[in-house]
Amino acid sequence: MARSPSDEAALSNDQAAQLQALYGEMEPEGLFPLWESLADLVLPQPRSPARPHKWDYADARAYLMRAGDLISAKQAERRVLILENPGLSGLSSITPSLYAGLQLILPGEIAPAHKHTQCALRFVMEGEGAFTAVDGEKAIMRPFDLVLTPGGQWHDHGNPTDTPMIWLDGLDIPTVRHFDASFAEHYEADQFPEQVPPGDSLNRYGRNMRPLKGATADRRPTHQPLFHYPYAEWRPALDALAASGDAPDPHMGHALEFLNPIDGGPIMATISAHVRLLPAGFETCARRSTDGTVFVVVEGEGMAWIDAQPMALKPRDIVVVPSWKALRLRADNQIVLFGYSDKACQEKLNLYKEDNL
Ligand code: GTQ
Repeated sequence: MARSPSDEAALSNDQAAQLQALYGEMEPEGLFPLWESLADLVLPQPRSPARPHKWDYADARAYLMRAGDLISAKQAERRVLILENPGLSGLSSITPSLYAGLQLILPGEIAPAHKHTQCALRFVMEGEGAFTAVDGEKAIMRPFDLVLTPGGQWHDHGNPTDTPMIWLDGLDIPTVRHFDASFAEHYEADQFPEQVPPGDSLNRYGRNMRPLKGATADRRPTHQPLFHYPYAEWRPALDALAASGDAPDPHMGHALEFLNPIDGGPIMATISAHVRLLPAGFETCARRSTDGTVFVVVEGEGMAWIDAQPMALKPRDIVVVPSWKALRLRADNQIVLFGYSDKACQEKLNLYKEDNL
């Protein structure tokens, strides 16, 4: 957008012609006039290039299973279909800061050990008994479990069961790309050697307690000891909140955020995650926030309106709500949602903002 003309600011034809000539000469030197683009650079409010979008799980799953027939998890390193936002073509991003993908591990397969700067979460869509191992500790995964692989930690995946395992990967790939800060390494073997029995960290840190002599017994980073948040624990917690007698929040419903038990902060440096429950018949008021959010429908049917664009919701659908788009939800029967966003990162940068409409 060009400068906004005012009486005094209006350019004469001669001035305009001379400016165009100046721009033409400067351009090869990498110099450009701010006054021609200021209004596009410093926006009065977010204008996300990301679009509201929904992926039907059954449709995506069919493509993923076809990929499973054609390439092994080991050949692919990670056999994943990227959920790319239609407004962010070619960027492998679901929002400008976040990535999402659906990962398939077939019976008997492994995805070899590697580590990278990027932080990842896994939200299990189907299958039971496959694992994600982080620094040699397995989290045995069940439907709708949340498992973290924080940046810098060796991780591998494997499926010793006889059914396919599919989960949603949520990573901060675009954020790390933005900062030009990506490092990645392969481990010398397919699997990082097992260090402790499965569930060790959950046993030590998953009950709102921590080992008194943590430092001597600890293998995990002291700032991030917990990486498994089982459905078997978060789902009853959500029910208990709903049964507490408090009315659901008019904009959120009953909502619980996943926390890092060490500091009560978000689960990872760049990614926050939460779950919400909307009772049958409940309809939220519209709400917008600067953290574009990826939702998975865990249970229930209903409707979402994203800036008035309607989307029918059913179990395992994946929906993205871009920054500053107003979201309204209606639960036909009881709805449970999982959501993740870059709120953790925005709060550190003093950028986060929300608006209850
Ligand atoms: O499982 O480590 O979807 O490194 C994208 C990049 C999954 C993983 C993805 C990854 C992974």
